[in-house]
Amino acid sequence: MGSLELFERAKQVLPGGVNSPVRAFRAVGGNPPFLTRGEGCRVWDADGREYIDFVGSWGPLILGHSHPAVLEEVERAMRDGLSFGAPTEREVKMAELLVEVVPGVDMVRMVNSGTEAVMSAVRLARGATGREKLVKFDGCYHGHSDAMLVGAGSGALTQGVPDSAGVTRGAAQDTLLAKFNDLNSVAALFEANPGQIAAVVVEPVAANMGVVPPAEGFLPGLRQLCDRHGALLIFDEVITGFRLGLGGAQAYFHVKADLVTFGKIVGGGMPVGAYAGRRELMRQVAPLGPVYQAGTLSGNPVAMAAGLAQIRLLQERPEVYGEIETKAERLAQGLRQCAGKYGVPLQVNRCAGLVCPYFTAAPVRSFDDAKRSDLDRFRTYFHAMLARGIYLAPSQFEAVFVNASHADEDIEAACAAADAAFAALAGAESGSEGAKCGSFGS
Ligand code: KE4
Repeated sequence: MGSLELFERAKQVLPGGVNSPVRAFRAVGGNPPFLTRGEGCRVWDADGREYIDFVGSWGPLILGHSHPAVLEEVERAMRDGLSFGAPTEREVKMAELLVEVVPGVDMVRMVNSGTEAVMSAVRLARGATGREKLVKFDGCYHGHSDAMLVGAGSGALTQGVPDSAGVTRGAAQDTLLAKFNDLNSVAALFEANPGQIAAVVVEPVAANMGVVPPAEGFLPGLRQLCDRHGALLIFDEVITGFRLGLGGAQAYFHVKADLVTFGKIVGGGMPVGAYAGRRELMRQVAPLGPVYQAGTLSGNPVAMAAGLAQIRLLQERPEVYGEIETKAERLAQGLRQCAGKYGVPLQVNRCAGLVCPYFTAAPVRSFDDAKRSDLDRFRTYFHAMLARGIYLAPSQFEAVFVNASHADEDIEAACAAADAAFAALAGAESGSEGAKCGSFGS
């Protein structure tokens, strides 16, 4: 059965035909391919089409699909049993590995998603400080717990307002909205809410508004403000954890967080999240302390096996991060060359292996900047790339994930597809002669 038929069936029994909204292609139009298989950096859909995958399940698959060493560990674990709801050695090994690799953490709690990790870390921060308010940044995404589904309200102090039906004013009222890369907006909230802010939660690289790296001094400034006002700094590293490097954003930017959340890569493609911090904080978590948090499948041995295998592979070859960064920069340069060749206004942001093209002439350093991107041009670009076998996130406000599984020729293929996509965008003759944008060795 092909993707179209599957989508019609899916829409009868799944809201929007999907289990996560962005997959439904509503931001770009058209119908999503139903994927059937992945290997390395390639995926195949139900109509037999092959794509070079730059989504990688939204970040988890930094080593590509179906890595043999990961599959081998998963198979070994599953033969011992899928789940016990009891302590197992693999979750101890995972916690020991995270404590070994992640700067500044003594203890970890495994959960089942990034949403759960952030929700739990926020509850811990509130429990540990006895304070109720939380600062997040407009345009940053931290999963779908009520306190996080909060948009910038009107009014100078940006009291949060529900960003989703079903989120009550009560759930939203303690979430305050600041602007990413704007320390003054954070300082103002601390001034207006003295002694009430439990934590500031931030994506160290904002990767849910496209990709917006932290401005120089921004993260150290958050650290200083939290220290000055007795609040905790939570790095939501669901995307950046093990993506920027083994030590994640704390090591990459040399800024210590009080609590760190993980998802995606730590599960190797299986449903895993985690939150971690120094002992004095983590000891507040049940059953040791008064902050309750639980989960039937938390630390699931099969999921732990996948995460352990992937992280160990990254540890064995840390040079993979440099390789990814080089490929990501080549892709970014290729996109810039294509845009220049056809006169299409484009900004391409990059941090490590995270890349994002924005269809705007002005630099993108904030959510307000990102929102100026021409979404119609993004849609045309997206479908032109998909038609040429390049599988990208179906939204302007997501990242392009360059992974270890992308070879140079995969990056070149993406640049060649971009050449045609930008030609289509500019309405120029497609496939003009001459060197392809970003091609290697030319
Ligand atoms: P999950 O609950 O989806 O595992 O993680 C939530 C989350 C938390 N923090 C950050 C920084 C995240 O990016 C995410 C989830 N990321 C999105 C993609 N940007 C997941 C894709 C989706 O929602 O389907």
